[in-house]
Amino acid sequence: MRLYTYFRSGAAWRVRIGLHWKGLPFESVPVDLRTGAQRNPPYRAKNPQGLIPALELDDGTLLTQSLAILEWLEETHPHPAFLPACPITRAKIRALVLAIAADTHPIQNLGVLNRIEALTNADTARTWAHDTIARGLAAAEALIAQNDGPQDGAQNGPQNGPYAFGPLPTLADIIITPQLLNARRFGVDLAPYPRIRASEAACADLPAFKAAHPDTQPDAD
Ligand SMILES: N[C@@H](CCC(=O)N[C@@H](CS)C(=O)NCC(=O)O)C(=O)O
Repeated sequence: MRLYTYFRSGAAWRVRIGLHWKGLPFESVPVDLRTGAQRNPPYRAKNPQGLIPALELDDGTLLTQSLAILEWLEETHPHPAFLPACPITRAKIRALVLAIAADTHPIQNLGVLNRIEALTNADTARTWAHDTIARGLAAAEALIAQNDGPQDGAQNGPQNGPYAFGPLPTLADIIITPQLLNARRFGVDLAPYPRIRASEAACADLPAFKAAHPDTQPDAD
């Protein structure tokens, strides 16, 4: 398998975590977003949207959209799972995933920010990104908090963590960690989101997350 990736791409980072989680070997093919390589015809032939990532299977099949790729990974390589068996919990995890991957990340990605900057200025684009990410993380934190168990006296921390949905990592955690790179880049204060910070801290020790981290990628600065 070949993953068309960029080390700092949050969407590619999700798929890298998923591939390492499932223990699947893959070749990383860097596409440099800084030079606009994602819009060049050779890459557009792989992903007509001109976005990272794309996953090319050994038979030449091309998969795009990080969530579609992750769902395909889960369906074809169920173990170790990143979705639990309970349909209600699966629905809640997918809701949190979509709150970030559908309602937050796409409206603060490079193409959108470049367009806002072109129409206004760089400060407005940065403010847009900051506010969009803060709103998305606040919603994600609240969604996680809905699952808190009985209060144990802790004032301001996860009751059931350390992961977003309890003692085991799930697809929700795969989506949270990469989003925090953008949050820090745009100066979002993470203090109000203890459950999200707990997810990131717990995931940082997991081999799949370590192997997928931007700093360990072949195209890292
Ligand atoms: N919904 C898509 C989002 C993909 C996406 O926005 N990728 C970004 C990198 S994180 C990208 O390629 N940006 C390049 C651009 O906007 O020109 C997915 O999850 O795969």
